[in-house]
Amino acid sequence: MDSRLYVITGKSFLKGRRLEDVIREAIDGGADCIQLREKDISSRELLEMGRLLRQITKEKAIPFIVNDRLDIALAVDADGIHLGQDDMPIEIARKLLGPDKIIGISTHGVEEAVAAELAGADYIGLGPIKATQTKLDTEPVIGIEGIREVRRHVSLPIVAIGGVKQEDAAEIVQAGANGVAVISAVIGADDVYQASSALRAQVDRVREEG
Ligand code: 3NM
Repeated sequence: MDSRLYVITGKSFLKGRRLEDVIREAIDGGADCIQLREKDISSRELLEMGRLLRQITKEKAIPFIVNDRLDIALAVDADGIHLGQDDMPIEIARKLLGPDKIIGISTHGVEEAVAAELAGADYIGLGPIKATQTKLDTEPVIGIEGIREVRRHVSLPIVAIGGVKQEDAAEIVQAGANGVAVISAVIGADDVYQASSALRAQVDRVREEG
């Protein structure tokens, strides 16, 4: 699951725009993986959002991941699940989802990253790279050096998350991340297509340098 621009939903950043329009623009700009992540909504509403995003991502032929909620992931036939450190253990999720689904996990340093690899994760989220207002209970900021350190210890794909803006992307990938994961920088942008394509171009530039 080698994503270059992994875009995560955030209802509060929609500012009256329709989720499906914003996500389509993000994908057209270069997002190559979409994650449904909403904390304060009903299961019914989450299911509706999941169905919608499943349809769009299928049309666009990119992976669709559901945060935390294995029931929703199964119900909408998502491509995988993203787990937090306090969510269901990877081994249990793997048993329930089977060998073909993608399992990602949020990590915040070498120890968690190595444990994720041993447990059979398909990729890790790694962060927070910088301070973010989007998630209030984050672990301490790990910075660019944190990416370098984790890259030395794991071979799993890494998507770097937390406060990532366009101007950070190149440095993040140079430090060893495969790609970046964002909420506000894309979902909250005035011009979602432009924000997404600019971020993707930064990642592509470094990835193609080798
Ligand atoms: N997880 P933004 S930081 C969902 O550090 C999430 O694990 C984080 O939002 C972690 O791109 C974060 O707007 C929020 O900063 C990312």
